[in-house]
Parts: sequence; C-alpha cells; structure tokens
Amino acid sequence: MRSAMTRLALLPFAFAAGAVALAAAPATTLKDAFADHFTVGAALNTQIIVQPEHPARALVKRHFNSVTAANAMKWGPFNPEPGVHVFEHADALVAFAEANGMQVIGHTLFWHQQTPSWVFQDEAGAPISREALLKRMRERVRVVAQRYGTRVHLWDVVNEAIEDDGSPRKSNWYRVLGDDFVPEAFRIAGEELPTSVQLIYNDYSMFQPGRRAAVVKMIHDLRARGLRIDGVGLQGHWGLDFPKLEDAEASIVAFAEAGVRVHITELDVDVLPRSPDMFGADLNKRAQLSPENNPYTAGLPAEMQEKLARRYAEIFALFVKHADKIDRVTFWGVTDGDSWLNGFPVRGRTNHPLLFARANQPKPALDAVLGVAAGR
Ligand code: 9MR
Repeated sequence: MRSAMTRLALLPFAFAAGAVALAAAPATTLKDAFADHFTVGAALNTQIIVQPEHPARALVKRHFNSVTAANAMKWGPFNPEPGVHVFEHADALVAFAEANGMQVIGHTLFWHQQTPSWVFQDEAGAPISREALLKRMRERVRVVAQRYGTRVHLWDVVNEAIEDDGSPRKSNWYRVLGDDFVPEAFRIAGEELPTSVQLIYNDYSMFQPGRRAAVVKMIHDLRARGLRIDGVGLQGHWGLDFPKLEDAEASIVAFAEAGVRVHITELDVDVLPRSPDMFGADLNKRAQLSPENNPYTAGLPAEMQEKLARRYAEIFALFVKHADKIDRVTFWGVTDGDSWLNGFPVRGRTNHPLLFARANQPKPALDAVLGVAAGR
C-alpha cells in the first residue's frame, strides 16, 4: 500500500495547476482496467433504467459490468401494497444488464427504510405477529426468486441492521423478530433463492470497530446455525478526510478472515462540509442548507478536483492491494447530478462525489482511478 501511495504522490497529474478542470474521454474503461481485480458497478436511478435514450446510459455501457437499482428492487417501490408488484422498473434493469453483459445486484431484500408500514401490520392494522412477518418475508423472496432466479447475481439480504457501536438497530424488524431478524432473513433467502445466488450483508460505516466486530460475529453466528452468508458489503459512503483508510482496511481484512467475500457496494466521496456527527448514511440525520455548507454550486474548483482525484486514487490503491478479497466495487450513482448526496445530509446542495460530472464529462478523479489500475 505504502509504495502505491508514494508512487501516486509523485505523479505529475495532468490536471495540476492551471489545467482545465474536466478531462477528455479516456481510451480505457473502468471495467477493462480492473478486469483482473474486481467488477466495477454503478447504481442506476429509475430515470436511467426506464429511458433508453438517457444520456448517462452510454457511460454505463462503456465503463461498468455490474448494475444495482438505486431504488427499484426495494420493498416499497417494488411491492407498495399487499399483492401489488411494480415489476416494470426491475424488469427493465435486468433486461438492460443482460443486453450489455452486466451483472445485476439485487438491492435489497430487508431494510428498515423504504419498507411500507403495512408490512408490519396485520389486516386490522395491529402490530403483526412474528409468524405472519416471517411469512411475508418469505413471500417477498419467493416473488423475486421466481421472477429473476439466477439472473440476479447476488442479493443484499439485510441492509443496515447494526449500529456504529455494534448493537442491533432497533428497527421495526427488530421490534417484531428481535435477534432472530438477521438469521431468519438469511434462512429464508438461502431456502428460496437458487444456490448460485450470493447472499450478502450490507452496511455503511463498516470501518467503525463496533460494527466491524458485530459483523464478524454475525458471520460466525450464521454459519454456526448452518446458514449461508457469502459476502459482506461495505457501502463506502466516504469523504475526503474520513474514514482513515487503515480503518477501512482493517474491516476488509477482518471480513475476509471471517471467510466471506468483500464487496464495496455504494462508493462515493462527499466533497462538501459535513460535521462528524453526520458521517455515515443514517437518513434520519439532517442539517440546514447554508452558503457555507454549499460552496461549489458553480462547479468544483480545480484544486478540489485534484483533492478528490487523490482521494479516489488512494482508495483504489487500497482496493487493488486487497483485490484477492474484493469481488466488486460499485459506485452509488453514475454522474454527480444523480447522486443522493445532493440531498443528504442537507437538502438542495450541489455535490460532486462521483467520477463523472453533471453533463457526463469524465473528471480528473476518473483518470486518477484508471491510473491506479495502470500502475501510473
Ligand atoms: O440512492 C437512494 C435514494 O434515491 C433514496 O432516496 C434513498 C432513501 O431511501 O436511498 C438511497 O440509497 C441508499 C441505499 O439504498 C442504502 N444505503 C444508503 C443509500 C443512500 O441513502
């Protein structure tokens, strides 16, 4: 790692002092550059999924060999009312991926967000029983198993069930199922999905020691019960200065040592000011919009482009170092304009967290990431 970092530090980046901020299209692509290391994915919002002429589609086809629905497969958008399924968007994602030789990532079976409240109520509107909830969970997995089977490469079975300190998140799932929530979710997924479909636990701030230890324990507990878990997803909603990459590295190593594959599932690098209590992706945390916390509405200045590029380079140097443990690196969005970070943790900001700018232009960060693959 240190040698890769040192090499990077010595690089005369093409966008240094005075250079134009945005770069020309590179000759190589992300998926080709990292072909020997891991697949490279992007989360697609519903506009990109349903509009064949969407301008970001060309970038997706060129650079990525894995796609995740940002929303279309979650319980709420997919099954908003009892017995009512919206297949159209998920079907379109799967068809687009198949037409272009990309893996489909199923995101996500069970999460505390974007799950309709009816899921946790019986027909009379009273809190649901444990048995009835387990039955609903199984029905959901049966529907996706029957419709997509092995066309979905893996599922994030459970998303975000652990707090920073390692304690269980007190969600609606936990209120009904308690400590059985995660094992029952993996039991149902393992029984209903084809055996070649990988089963993943996915969470943010995986660099936190408490969450790291709890996830390692979860892996051992699931296996002790005879249940299957194939991988762990580190979301990777990171910033220019957080986390310390040694902490992320410790988690990558710990999960691999626990015997699962590692996935980087939702990578982006927030360039806007954020107070430390807002780290992570807890959607209940919000701050007020102000000129101070929204400084780059007219575009990202050259020195910030460079900072972002260097951060992405050190992040990818870490991933390449651990490529034997990592199956996939997925970005949470394609261009800066479609990033969720324009709305979190402050609504209405102009963020620049990805490798492509708002009009699809490659940013210096793309060149820096490709440079890591090339050993530049
Ligand atoms: O990108 C997703 C955004 O469009 C939704 O509004 C949001 C709220 O539910 O969820 C976003 O994706 C989240 C992902 O599913 C799980 N990890 C955190 C992501 C960012 O909130």
